[in-house]
Parts: sequence; structure tokens; C-alpha cells
Amino acid sequence: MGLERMIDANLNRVCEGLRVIEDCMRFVHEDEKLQKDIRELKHDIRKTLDSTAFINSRKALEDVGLAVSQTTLLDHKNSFSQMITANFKRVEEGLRSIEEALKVLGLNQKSKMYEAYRFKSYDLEKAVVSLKRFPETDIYGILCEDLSGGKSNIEIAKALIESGVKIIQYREKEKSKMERLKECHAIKALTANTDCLFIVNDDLDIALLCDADGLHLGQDDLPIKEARKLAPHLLIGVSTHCIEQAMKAVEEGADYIGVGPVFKTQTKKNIEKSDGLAYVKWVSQHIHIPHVCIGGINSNNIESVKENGGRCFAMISELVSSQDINQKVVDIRACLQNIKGDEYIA
Ligand code: 3NM
Repeated sequence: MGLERMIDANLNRVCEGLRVIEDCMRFVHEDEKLQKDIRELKHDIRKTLDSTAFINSRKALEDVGLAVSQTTLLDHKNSFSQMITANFKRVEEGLRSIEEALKVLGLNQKSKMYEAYRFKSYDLEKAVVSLKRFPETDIYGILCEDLSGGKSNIEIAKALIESGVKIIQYREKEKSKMERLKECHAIKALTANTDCLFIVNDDLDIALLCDADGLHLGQDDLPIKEARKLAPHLLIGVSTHCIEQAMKAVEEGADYIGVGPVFKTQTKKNIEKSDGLAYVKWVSQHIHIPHVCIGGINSNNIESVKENGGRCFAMISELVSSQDINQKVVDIRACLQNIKGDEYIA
């Protein structure tokens, strides 16, 4: 009876875990194929055993594990990716339990089927974990050590993550390749297992070597199509400065575009020209992939960017030069909440 109970409990555990992941694919990633693959696995798992044969053994309220489960803090999740990983572990461990119990019950054929489901689940986990999605978020932080008041890029990245910033871009034009690679490895280690995406500017090789989430390209960098050949799994963003460039980036399959410079900035050398707020407004009305406004944005002018349709704001000097990054992020968010425009989305 105990083994039947074990199978019943694990069937529920596995299917519930798969349901959570299926919902994440459906509502968060909006990935039809993965949602379908996960639903099919769930159906196959249910179909393989007649659950009515096991349900009689169920004693859910008397489960000695329930009290522990209700009080433990070990299952707290700090991020979306932790939630996905935890649910895959639940599924895989549950499948292994079922597999072992079936063997003892002499149901070897069925046990082998559960082993195959477990391997299918490992494979799906890999596909799900490597999915990248540009987050709906407000602040896009870009690093620049020269403007960081003596702090290192690593210290700034830590502070941005702690402040809840969801995207960090590494952008260092003057450092050596070796230094850039080393710093990118260190920043990737900081963002791993958080909800913060790590994007590398220009260097496709470094983005791949440090397993970044994305690559940001300028107008004179690699074309998106070529970059995609080597990095089909990366988010790719492109800086645009006019309507034609924005339309071309969409056509070529960019995941998001930079829109700027919105205002005057000292940060970028050889800065391009753009129609500033009018360009932001045009993009917000005509371009349907995410866009990130950039160039001279600070807490005094961010409201005008938002009023013109900006939703995500990339900043270098305003963030990294700040004495207290956490307070700066709080102030910017307070500013964004007080002004009209699209709904606040942090
Ligand atoms: N790209 P700050 S403007 C890196 O218009 C960069 O594409 C721009 O720095 C573009 O926030 C810019 O200090 C500099 O003005 C942004």
C-alpha cells in the first residue's frame, strides 16, 4: 500500500510541476511549442498509469511530510528562473520515485516508460532554461568604469542587481579584450540565478564565452543575421537613431532596439543625431518589439521620455556616477510612478 501511495503522491507532484512550467511557457514566455511539448509529456505521464488504481491509497491529510512542508522556508523562490528550476527538479525527482516504486511492484515495463519520461524532462529543461526573453522592465543599466567614481564595474553590477535592475549591459570600449572577458565572466557569475539579464556590447565572442544572455550591436557592428549564425540563442539588440534603422532592425529580427540619443550626452563619443523625443514617440507608436530609450536620460527629464511613449530607459552616467545606486533606482522609480504615460511596469 505504501508503494501505491508513493506513486499516487508522485504522479500529482510531477503533473503539478509540469503544470507550473507549462503556464510559464504559456503566459510568460508565450512559447507555443514548449507549452505543447510540456502538456504532451504531462498527458503521457497520466495516461501510462491508471491513477484510479492508486488513488485508493491516498491519505493526503495524514501525510507525515505535510507539517514539514507547511513550515519550511527551503522552498522559497527569489526569481522566475529559480521557480522554473525548482519545478523541473520536482518533476525529475518525482519521476525517479515512480520509476523505482514500479520496479518493486514488478511493473518493469511501466518503470522503463517513466525512465524515458525522466530523460524527456531533462531535455525539456535544457530547452526551457536556454529560452531568453526581453523583460518588461523600466531600467536598463549600462556599465562604464570611467564614470563610476572609483568603483569597479563589478561593484556597480552588484549594486544594480541588489536594486532590482533587470538588465545590465557591459560596455567598455577602451579596455583590453582580456580585461573585458574577465569582467564579463565575473558579472555573468553575479547575474546567474537572478532575474537580471546580462548583455554584452559589441563583442560576440565574449558574449558566447561568458554565456551572456544577449548581445548589443551598433549600426557599424556585425549584422544581426551574421551574429545569429553563431548565437541563435542570444537576445540581440541594435542601436537605432532614425526611423529607417528602426524598421530595418525589426525586419532583420532584432529582439529589441535602442532608441536615441534622446538628449545630449557626453558619454558616447561620435554620437549620432536623432530626432530625440519625436523619434521616441514614433517608435512607441509604430514598432512592436521592445525599445529602450537612451542618451542623456536622468531623473529630471525621464518624465518627458515616458510621456512620449518610452517604457524602458537605458542610463549610464545617471546610474553609475551616483553615490548611492540603490537610492538612485528608488528615486527614478518614484519619478516614473508619478507621471502619466504608459502604465508603470517595474
Ligand atoms: N548609445 P548616458 S547614447 C551608449 O544613442 C549610448 O545609441 C546611445 O549614456 C545611442 O546615459 C549612449 O550617460 C550614451 O547619456 C548613454
